[in-house]
Amino acid sequence: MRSTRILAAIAVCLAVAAALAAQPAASCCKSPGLVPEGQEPAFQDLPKAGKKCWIGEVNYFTWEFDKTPKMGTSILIVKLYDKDGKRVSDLAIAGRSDMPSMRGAHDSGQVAFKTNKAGDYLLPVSIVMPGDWEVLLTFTRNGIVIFRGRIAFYV
Ligand SMILES: [Cu+2]
Repeated sequence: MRSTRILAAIAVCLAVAAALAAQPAASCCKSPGLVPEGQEPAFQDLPKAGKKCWIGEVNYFTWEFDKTPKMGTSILIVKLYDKDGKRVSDLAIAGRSDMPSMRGAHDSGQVAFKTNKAGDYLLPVSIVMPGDWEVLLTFTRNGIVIFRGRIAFYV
């Protein structure tokens, strides 16, 4: 009986050690990509269209729509820069659009932005209903999430 308990305790320890070992080296404690189990990742509200949004101290980006969002498809454009203001496109960006007031009803799922020749990141956003909308942005470097941001707008 006692030895069974000890074995069970050892098994738990091994499982914890394996889970810790499985963490990628780059995602240390300060990585915003790490989300404690059972918690939703937090998306910070982004500054207005055209304003600088900093990702740590290494990159910043701006976002804008190709036109004021209305029923139909609007293109979300993200321009990424290094800290010196030089255009870069070395991060991967994904977007997910939905209506917060009826979450899940129009969920686009996670969709990767595509880059054009100029290095702009482009994402078509399908607006199928008037009301409150949001796009959740996830920035990754080498598969590791480094930033999450939220754009909210009304149609
Ligand atoms: Cu809706």
